[in-house]
Amino acid sequence: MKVALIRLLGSDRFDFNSADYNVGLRYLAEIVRNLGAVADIFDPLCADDVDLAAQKLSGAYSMIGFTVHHLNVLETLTLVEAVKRRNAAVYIILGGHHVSATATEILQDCRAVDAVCVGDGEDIMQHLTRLLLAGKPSTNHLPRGVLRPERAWELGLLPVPSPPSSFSTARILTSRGCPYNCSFCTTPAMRGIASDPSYRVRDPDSVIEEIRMLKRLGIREIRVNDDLFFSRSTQSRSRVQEIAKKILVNGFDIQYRAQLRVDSVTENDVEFLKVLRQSGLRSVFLGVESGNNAILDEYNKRTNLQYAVDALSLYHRARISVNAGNILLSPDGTVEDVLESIEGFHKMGLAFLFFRRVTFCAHVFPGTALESRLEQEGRLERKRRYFMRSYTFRDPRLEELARPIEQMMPQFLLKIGGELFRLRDRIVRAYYDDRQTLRRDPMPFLADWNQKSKDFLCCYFSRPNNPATRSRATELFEWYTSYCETLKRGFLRCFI
Ligand code: B12
Ligand code: SF4
Repeated sequence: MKVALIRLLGSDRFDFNSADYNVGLRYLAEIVRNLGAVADIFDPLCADDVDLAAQKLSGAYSMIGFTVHHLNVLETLTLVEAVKRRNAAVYIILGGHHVSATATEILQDCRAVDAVCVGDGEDIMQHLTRLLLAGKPSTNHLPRGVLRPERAWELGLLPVPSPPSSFSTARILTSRGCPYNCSFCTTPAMRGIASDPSYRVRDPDSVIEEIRMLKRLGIREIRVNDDLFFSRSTQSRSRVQEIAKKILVNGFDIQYRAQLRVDSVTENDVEFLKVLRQSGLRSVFLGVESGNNAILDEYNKRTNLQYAVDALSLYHRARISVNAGNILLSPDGTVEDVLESIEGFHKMGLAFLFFRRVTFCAHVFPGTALESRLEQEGRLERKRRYFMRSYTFRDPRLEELARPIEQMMPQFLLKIGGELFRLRDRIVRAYYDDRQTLRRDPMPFLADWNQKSKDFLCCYFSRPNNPATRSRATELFEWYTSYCETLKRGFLRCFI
C-alpha cells in the first residue's frame, strides 16, 4: 500500500520560495510511515505534462494527498481530474488552509476529489492509512466528503519529520496557530472553520530534542515556521527564552530565523533579545504590513507604525536582521494612504521590500474576515471562492495603478530582484556577524536602495490621474532595474 503526498508547482514557480520544502506534508508522511506503509513525497512536483504525471501517479498509489494553496489550486484540480480519468480507484484527498475554507465548493465542482481534510491532517491521515492497511483491495470503504480531525494532536507527541536530505536548512514548528485576528489572515479563520485551538505550543524540551536530531543530520540553519514564534505575553516569551537558554546550555551551534509581530518585543526586551541572538536568532520576519495606521486598523492588526519603527531599532541594536511583510494596496486604502505607507516603510529603511513580492495588492483568501466583509459589500469578483478573486478598490484610482506594476514584477524578480534580495540577506548577515567578510560598510548602499525604492513608488503613485500609467510603470521599471544592476555591483564590492 503506497501513499503519495504532493505539493504541485503552480503559478508560484517564479517565486523564489517555491523551491523550499513543505513541513505539513512531512508530518503526514511520518504518520503514514509509522503505521508501516510507504509514503512518497513529491515536493514540489512540476507537472507541465499533466498526462505523463497522471499516468505515473495513477498506477503506483492507492491514495494521493495534495497540499493546496491559492497558487496551485487550479493545477492541482487539473491533475486530480487526469489521475482519476486513468484510474478511478485511486483515493484523492486535499488539505491545507485554502481548501479547508472551500471544501464544500471543491467537492461539488470536482467529483474527482474524494475528500477534503479540514484543519490538521495527522488524525485523518492516520485513520485513512489504517483503513487502507486493513487489507481491503479497493478504496471504496474510505470515508468521502469533508473530513475533520476528531482530536487536535498534542504537538509534542507528533513524530518529528526530518528535512529532505538535499537541504542544509531545516524548517521546524514550535507552535501552531496564532491568538490574533488579522482580517486578511487564514490562521485565525481556521479556528472557526476547523475548530482549531487558537494557539498550541510545544514544550521547549521537545523542541530541543528536534534540534538535537537536526544537528546530528548536519543542519546548522533552522527556519521556524510558526505563524507567530512568540507574542508580547510573558508566558509566550518565557517559553521562547527557555528554548533559547537550552540551545545555549546544549552548545548547539545553530542559526535560526522566525516570524514575529512588531509588538512581540518592546524597549524592555533588550536583554531577552540578547539571549535570542546568542542562541542563534539571526533574522526575523515581521508582520508590518502597512506604514499607515488607518490601513493597519482596517486589517485589525492591533499595531501601529511607531511599534514597527521601534521594533526595527531594537532588532538593529540586537544585530538581528529584519524582513517585513507588506501589503501596499488594500481594498479600503486611498492613494494618499499608499503614499503614507511608502513613507512609513522608508522611515523603517525598508522601502525596497515592496519589490520582493510578486503582488502589491492584498489577497483575499477564502475563509478570512476580509473575504466575508467584501462579500457582504458586493465588492468581490463573482468566481468560485477557491480561485483568487479580485475586488473593487474603494479608491478607483488604485485599480488602474495596481495592474501594470503587478504584471511587471515577476520579470523584475527574475531578472535581478531575486538575486539582489539574496545578496542583501547575505550582506546584512555578514554585517551583523563579525564583518570579517566585508571590506566596506554596506549600510550606505542599503540607505540608497531604500531612497530609490521610495522615489520609484512615490513617483508612480503620486500621479494617479495620469493616463500613461503603463508606460510610466515600464519607464520606472527600466530605470529601477538598471539602478539595481549598479547596486548589485556595489554589494559585491562590499565582500572581500
Ligand atoms: C512558514 C510559512 C511560509 C514560509 C515557509 C514556507 C515553507 N516552505 O514551509 C515562507 C515565508 C517561505 C512562506 C511563503 C509564502 N506564503 Co506562507 N506560510 C507559512 C505558514 C506561517 C506556516 C506553514 C506551515 O509550515 N504550517 C504548518 C503545517 C503543519 O501546516 P499545513 O501546511 O497547513 O499542514 C497541515 C494541515 O493544513 C493539513 N494539510 C495540509 N496539506 C494537506 C494535505 C493532505 C492530503 C491532508 C490530509 C492534510 C493536509 O495537515 C497538515 C498537518 O497538520 C503558513 C500559515 C500556516 N499556519 O500554515 C503560511 C501560508 C501557507 N502562506 C501563505 C502565503 C500567502 C504565502 C506566500 C504566497 C506569501 C507571499 N505573498 O509571498 C508565499 C508563497 C510561498 C510558496 N511559493 O509556497 C498563506 C496561504 C494562503 C492560502 N489560502 O493559500 C498562509 C496560509 C498564510 C496565511 N495565514 O494566510 N510561507
Ligand atoms: S499576527 Fe500574523 S499569524 Fe497572527 S493573525 Fe495576524 S497575520 Fe495571522
